Amino acid sequence: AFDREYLLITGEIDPEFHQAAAEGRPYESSRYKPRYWTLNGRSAPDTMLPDNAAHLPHQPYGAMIMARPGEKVLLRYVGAGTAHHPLHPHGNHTRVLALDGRLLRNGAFDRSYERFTVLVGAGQTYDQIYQWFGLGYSPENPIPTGLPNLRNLGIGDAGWTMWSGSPYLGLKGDIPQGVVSFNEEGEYYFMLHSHQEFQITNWGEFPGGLMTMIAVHPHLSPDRGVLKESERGTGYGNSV
Ligand SMILES: [Cu+2]
Repeated sequence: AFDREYLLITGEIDPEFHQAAAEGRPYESSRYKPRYWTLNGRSAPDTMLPDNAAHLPHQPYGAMIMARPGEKVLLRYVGAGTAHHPLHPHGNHTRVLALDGRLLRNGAFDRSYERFTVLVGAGQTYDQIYQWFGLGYSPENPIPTGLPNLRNLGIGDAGWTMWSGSPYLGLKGDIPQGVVSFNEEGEYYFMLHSHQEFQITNWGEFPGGLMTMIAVHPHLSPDRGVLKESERGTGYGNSV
């Protein structure tokens, strides 16, 4: 069983293809060269925005992953484009449970396996469990290292950060002067992205493209990443 599930559908866009189609011009498909890469139809940083964001009427689905420590998160990759994408989350490996919609189980024998990066080919699917436990550090059991002075940290060079200012989950600390932190309650953020680094750009601009974040929150609505019964298909459902 799992606690939450998130569907991540990959795609690629060659703007030249779209422009040629819009103008009724021929297009040389051997010159196909994507400049944008998408998860659920959005390129980063839009991937991290909520579903049905008002200013993205044609890209209604977000790709932000949210969970609490220890929860089993079902990540479902679907390679819906024409290219391969080596995807991985940070923070932990995943356990691959199913390929192309088939459970990795042989009778009573569990054939699931752990991976850091999986290569999602065109038309392939990977169903995996991701869990984040942390290492048990807290102010009562502090990280066994001296924390650098704030002035020596490269935090918030862009004027903002998602960092809480504290190394401990659920706590907030000092942020460098002049930097705005959008951290809500001391949650952690781990990147999930394509390891073909050009795919995490928007036409060459980093960061972008095939990238999103996993947010580990101390508190989270029980509805987040949970399908209603009416939204669920007839697949193997919550039996994995
Ligand atoms: Cu990485």
